[in-house]
Amino acid sequence: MTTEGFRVLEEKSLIEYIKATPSLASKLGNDLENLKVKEVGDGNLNFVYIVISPSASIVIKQAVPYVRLIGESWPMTKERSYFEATALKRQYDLSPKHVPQLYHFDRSMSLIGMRYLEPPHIIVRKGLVAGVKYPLLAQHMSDFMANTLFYTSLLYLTTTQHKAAVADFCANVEICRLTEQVVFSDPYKISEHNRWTSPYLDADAEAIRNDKVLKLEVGQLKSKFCEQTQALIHGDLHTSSVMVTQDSTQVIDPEFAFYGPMGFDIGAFVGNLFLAYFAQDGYADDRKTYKEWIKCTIGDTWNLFHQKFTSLWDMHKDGPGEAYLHEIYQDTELWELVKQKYMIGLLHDSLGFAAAKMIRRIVGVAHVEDFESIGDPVKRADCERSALDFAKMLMKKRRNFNTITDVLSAV
Ligand code: ADP
Ligand code: SR1
Ligand code: MG
Ligand code: MG
Repeated sequence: MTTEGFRVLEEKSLIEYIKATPSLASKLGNDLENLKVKEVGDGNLNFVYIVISPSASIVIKQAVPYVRLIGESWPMTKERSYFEATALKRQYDLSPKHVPQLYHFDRSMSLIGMRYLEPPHIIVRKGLVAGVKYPLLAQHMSDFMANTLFYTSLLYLTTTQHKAAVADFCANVEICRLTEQVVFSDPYKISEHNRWTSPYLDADAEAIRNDKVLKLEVGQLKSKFCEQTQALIHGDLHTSSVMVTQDSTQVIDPEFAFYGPMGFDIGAFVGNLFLAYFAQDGYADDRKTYKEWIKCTIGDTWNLFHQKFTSLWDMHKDGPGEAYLHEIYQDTELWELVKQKYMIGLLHDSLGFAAAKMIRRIVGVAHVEDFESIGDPVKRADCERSALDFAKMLMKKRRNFNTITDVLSAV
């Protein structure tokens, strides 16, 4: 893909762009005289605008050819926008209640138009920092993950369909390399981008760089991330990729999507809930019952996912999926064993990836508001150390856990 036709838009030029683009203009009720535009991007990579006309609102997201968090010194393909648009559409088709609708995609401009998730939708990480409970979060996220992961896996697709889908996404290579670097490599070596709450965590960061067992484990997880084409994964399913109200849960920002291990998505979400859990002790008010709610949400997310995913599998057991052919596995006992083995493997992967995602947010380049909002560095470091110690244990001992309840008891 060339850079031909690409220009970075800002508030004024975006309005001109919308006026010249019928698919966006119509979403704004063709009411284009008094458009209000506000840049709200608080993510690490892109620019996001809310565009408000007197009768409707939309969101425009544009990728620029670098990592926004760092600046132009860290180039990054803007083709990520193509994979985001493609994945957003696929995930909307598979889980329409939990994904905003794609309105428009312009590949040469790396520009997406989509549904505006109107207030009171907020990023769930912000809700977790504020101590707000979302009673439907586990229910909705398990729905999203069960549907998007099952229907794009070989449990549902033929090998021909699956290979074609893998091929469609395998060019999202640069963004995968970013994850390989910042999640699986940099935290385990000296890197110019790494940072942590210094000097309090200096020894903890060094201990990670010297931990041979941890390095063996993270190497296995990295291999799995690079080699396994299990399903179309979101690829960046942390708690800032989820917007919520009390009764709505919406998954945004799938620019990291590719065919990878399912556990990377489940682990990203669960790992970030664990980060929220360990951050609670750094906040001024008493968060005892809130911490219990986060633990319950982690347990419910896995258990509901397990239930929904295996139900989909049962429902389609004599469908097109070619991984486990019905004529070979129709014996009831054998069928139960197949599912049990698959799901326990998935739990172990999810725990390993959860741990990797926790560690990278404490000693790697990109940090999270859960801890960053704790002003006192001593308190922050204490919370971060508890999270790090738990994550290290989880990565090393993940295969010893047979249920999520066992994991939660180990917190
Ligand atoms: P990045 O890829 O840079 O992380 P995101 O897609 O996560 O960008 O978007 C950054 C921010 O923009 C989100 O945290 C959210 O506040 C806002 N945002 C993104 N998409 C929408 C949407 N569809 N509706 C409302 N706000 C959105
Ligand atoms: C430079 S790392 C930026 C991070 O932000 C994205 O949301 C991904 O998590 C990525 O690892
Ligand atoms: Mg984001
Ligand atoms: Mg993003």
